[in-house]
Amino acid sequence: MTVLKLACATIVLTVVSTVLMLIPNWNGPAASTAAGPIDDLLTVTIVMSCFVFSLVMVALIYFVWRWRAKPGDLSDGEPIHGNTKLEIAWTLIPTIMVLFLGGYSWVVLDEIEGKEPDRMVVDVYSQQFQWSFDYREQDATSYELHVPVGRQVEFRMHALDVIHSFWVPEWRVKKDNVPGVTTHLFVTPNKTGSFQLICTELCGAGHGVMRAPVVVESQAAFEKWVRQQDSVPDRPADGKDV
Ligand SMILES: [Cu+2]
Repeated sequence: MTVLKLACATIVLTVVSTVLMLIPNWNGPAASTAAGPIDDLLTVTIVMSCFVFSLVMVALIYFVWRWRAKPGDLSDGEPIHGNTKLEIAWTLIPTIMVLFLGGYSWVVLDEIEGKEPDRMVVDVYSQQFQWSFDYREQDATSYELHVPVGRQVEFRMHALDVIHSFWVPEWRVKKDNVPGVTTHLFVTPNKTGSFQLICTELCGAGHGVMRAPVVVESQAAFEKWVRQQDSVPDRPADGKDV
């Protein structure tokens, strides 16, 4: 009976904590095709975390109350030898949960990194404390990132000094730029508008201001903009692809 009551309390607390945790829009507005699958993954992770949180809290509070020491009782607790069933359960359940989340994340990553044949390639250069973008195909360079809406972009990312990290919150995806190698990030922006590229790897004193404007626009507006930019400058040789 007690077990049933504890199970009910765990379910109730799971529901309450899940509802509370899902009220905030953690990731903010969405503007890429990757946002949906990533937000769903976050929701599933929140539900599973709330279940674990509730299980631990209910057990902890019940045990503290049920086996509290009586006033004046200074004796040692009874020695406990272990419980095989319990140990199997608390090893197996977290293992299944972690493997499930790992597999699910893999599927999502595979889905959002699928390469489209007509993707546009943009070379991203990061240095303390500035971003610049080369459009080699169009022979253009800029400190602003402009991309057409609805077309996949492959960012080939280079770091000229220390590690930086490329993140546009509305696109969700994020990847490090690492000196000596070229990393790749894929995204399909599906909403026009102005956004901000943020460096999310502590890269020095100016890290907090290392941002760049991002404009997602129609193909025509992009073509007009790109024609007005300077030619691609000389750059250090690309690092090995990773
Ligand atoms: Cu930084």
